[in-house]
Amino acid sequence: MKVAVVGATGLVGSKMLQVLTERNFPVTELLPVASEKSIGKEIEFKGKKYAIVSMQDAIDAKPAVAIFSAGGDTSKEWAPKFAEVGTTVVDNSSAWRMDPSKKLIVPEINADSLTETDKIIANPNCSTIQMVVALNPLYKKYGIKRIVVSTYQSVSGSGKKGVDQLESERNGGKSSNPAYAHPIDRNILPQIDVFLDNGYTKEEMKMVNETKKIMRNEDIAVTATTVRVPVTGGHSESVNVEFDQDFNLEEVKELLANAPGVVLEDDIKNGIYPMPINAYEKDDVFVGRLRRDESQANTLNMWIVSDNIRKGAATNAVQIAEYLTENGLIK
Ligand code: 2RA
Repeated sequence: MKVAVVGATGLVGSKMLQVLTERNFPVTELLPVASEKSIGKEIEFKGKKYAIVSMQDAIDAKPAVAIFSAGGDTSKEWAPKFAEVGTTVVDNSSAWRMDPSKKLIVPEINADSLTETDKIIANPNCSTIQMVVALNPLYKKYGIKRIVVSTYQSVSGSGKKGVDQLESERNGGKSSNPAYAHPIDRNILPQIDVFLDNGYTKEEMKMVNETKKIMRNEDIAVTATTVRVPVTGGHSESVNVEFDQDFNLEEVKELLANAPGVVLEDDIKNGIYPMPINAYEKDDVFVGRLRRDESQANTLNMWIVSDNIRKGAATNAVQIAEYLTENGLIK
């Protein structure tokens, strides 16, 4: 299968190539696309060297699927051009996520809604993905009235810029191309992306709006505070979830332990709980610190950790492509 990876040299794009290899996705020809200045440079994929090609050359090759991680503007301009030649696009930017005509997919939750007419498919925001993967089995059992989430997000969410800034500061220097307006080393920033008129950031409203769309329920109340922390291995989230009905804590643990894509790490007597350092380079969503919210009926506290570059971006996108292939929606 001809596969294009658009943004192939970025942090997420290069992870997509790694995940395609690890999961043995049936790539017969790779079309790596990056910025104009990278055209002609070579990358290695599955032991073979591939030259970076232009966007138009990739379109002309009519790949079965094009996996994008190249920013919203690039996706808005080029994804429709791929779709016009019959390519199915899986896009990791926010460009199409809230477009009512496009599907926002987490395979464990709603891949079954996909059809061969879906030619541009949106990959949700990393912080949304890990939260809904953990909440979905509980949502199906108990229904959800309200979610309050606070995040502790890795600098890798800002791409190489974020990682470089932290590294420079830790080495006593200053990044030449900082990702943040403030120092991130020995600090935390209660701002991810720009502020909106309602006082929330774009990142926070992504979590609010994407969660409702993925879970196909606009009545779920969601509020979020998203925070950048000097960590590189993954995003962590403190989630307080009010169900429609009471729950049994042991049953909750069993539901999570048996949920697709979820690993339960909940043994406080032995100091076992999810941490980014342990989630790094894994594809699972790790859940722990489960306890009843004693201040409110039908409400549970959870701690959710996942590698934001993998399940939060690259792996989820590849899993969507796998679903499409396995169900004959792309050939
Ligand atoms: C971040 N979720 O962490 C956003 C985009 N990757 O910066």
